[in-house]
Amino acid sequence: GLLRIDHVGVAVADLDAAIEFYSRVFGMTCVHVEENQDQGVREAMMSVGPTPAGGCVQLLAPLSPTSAIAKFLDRSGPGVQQVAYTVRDVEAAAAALRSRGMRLLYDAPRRGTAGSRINFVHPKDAGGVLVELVEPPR
Ligand code: MC0
Repeated sequence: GLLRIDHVGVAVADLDAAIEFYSRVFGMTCVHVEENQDQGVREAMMSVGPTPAGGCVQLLAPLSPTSAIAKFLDRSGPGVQQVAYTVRDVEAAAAALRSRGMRLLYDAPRRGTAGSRINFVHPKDAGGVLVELVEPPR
């Protein structure tokens, strides 16, 4: 099952400008920056509150004009692109959701932030929300 909200993903055009904005206006702390070629993103994890227990906002900037984030920005502009949940076992969580009629985007998990294993529920099956499942690295 789902353990907690892992992060809320926000599509942005300019990652450095967004990090500065979230730090200055909302007082969040940038705890991780990474480029993920497979996902076509440069991303930053912004920690909410004094400890990681407050969860994170994940800022997502496109690496190429054909990436998922570039397509999202073209269609919808900047804003919330995904809600991600922490799971203990991404394969088991995906199987449970498939058995409830959800389409998962990948047959097998792919690599997410900081070596996590991830999969996604299609937004058309989840009320218009792209749902990400995140199994943290052990
Ligand atoms: C598309 N749609 C969305 C959506 N993206 N609805 C809500 N939230 C989104 N993010 C809607 C479209 O408006 C369209 O609606 C319908 O879904 C199908 O659109 P499509 O043209 O068939 O599909 P695409 O090409 O827009 O692709 C959507 C899809 C794609 C979710 C399949 O973005 C994808 O593969 N996403 C998973 C990977 C990803 O998002 N990577 C970036 C984050 P209408 O009504 O017009 O039919 S990387 C990440 O998250 C990693 C680093 C991590 O956290 O560890």
